[in-house]
Amino acid sequence: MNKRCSGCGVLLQYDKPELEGYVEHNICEKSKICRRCFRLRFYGDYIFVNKSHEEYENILNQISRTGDLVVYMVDMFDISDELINVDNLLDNPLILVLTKRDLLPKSVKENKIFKHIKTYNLDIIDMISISSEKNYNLDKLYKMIMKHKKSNNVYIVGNTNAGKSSFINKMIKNYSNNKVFITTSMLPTTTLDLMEIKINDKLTIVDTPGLVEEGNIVNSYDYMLLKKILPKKEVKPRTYQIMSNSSLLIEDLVRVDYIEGERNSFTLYLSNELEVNSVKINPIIKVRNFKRHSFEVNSGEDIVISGLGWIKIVNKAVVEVFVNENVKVYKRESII
Ligand SMILES: Nc1nc2c(ncn2[C@@H]2O[C@H](COP(=O)(O)OP(=O)(O)OP(=O)(O)O)[C@@H](O)[C@H]2O)c(=O)[nH]1
Ligand SMILES: [Mg+2]
Repeated sequence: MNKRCSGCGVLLQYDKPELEGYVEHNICEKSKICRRCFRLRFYGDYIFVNKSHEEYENILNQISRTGDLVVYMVDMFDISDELINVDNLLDNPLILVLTKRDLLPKSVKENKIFKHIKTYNLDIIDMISISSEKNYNLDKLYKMIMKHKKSNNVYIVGNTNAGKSSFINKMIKNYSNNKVFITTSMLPTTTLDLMEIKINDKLTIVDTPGLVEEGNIVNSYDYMLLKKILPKKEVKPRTYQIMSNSSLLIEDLVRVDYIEGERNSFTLYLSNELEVNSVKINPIIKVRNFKRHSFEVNSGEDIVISGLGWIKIVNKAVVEVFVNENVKVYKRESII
């Protein structure tokens, strides 16, 4: 069978149920999507697929050789400190798109976030924020793409879950007569291979599988917990006025100990579904597979827990963060 799944791009096959692209033999002639996409769409039933960093880099190399316009999508709620990597791997003209604007409060000043992005000194020709969910700035981005494209082909790249396929579905809906939609999901590695989607006579968008970033919390927990960890609605910042010698507990996932400093203000940007408690420091309280990270935080810095969110700290502080040993934690200049 030489047919690809219109949901995730993988080559369809009916021999090996345990492998990607499987579709039952009796329906393989008429089926357009693989069993995994079918289950994901209709039952919310997720099958984990592992994509290596190497496969991702191979795809970027392939794109780099085309010289075509690349739209680099970055989840506004999960801005990685490794933004620079894509820029290094691609020679193409790049538009940087911050996705999921609706997840951050309306009051957030985008300019400050743009300024933060600029500190990475990426070689980009334009930058914009969008929300596919709320149709925010989609027409503006479409125009930007049409202005900068080098040929009919435009590639969409970015980490897994950045919202690439969701954006393309909106392009199909808004600008195309083609009504075949791509599979999207809140879980990692949904799109499995390159997919060319002809939007109209002037534009073909190529969807790509996203990079599963090392250290991101999505790699460390199961489906049920990820549903809670990954925000779906506007995140309501939670501020705690705390003294040293207190802890903030984010469920049993993270313990933040405020070790040293004056009375301080910690604002948490996390999924609203995660419970937070402020308690006195108690080393007995354990979090799942914890590892300790110590930080000397300066005034106006964030501590980022990769994929989970971040904590904005107002005054100078010595802080210890306990979190799953595979999750990356780092500090940065505050983005809000
Ligand atoms: N709130 C909100 N959620 C969004 C938006 N765009 C995408 N999402 C959600 O983000 C999750 C990931 O979206 P996808 O479009 O599948 O992401 P992707 O970049 O294609 O992911 P991979 O195929 O794994 O690389 C899904 O749950 C989407 O519903 C948005 O504008 N706002
Ligand atoms: Mg996708």
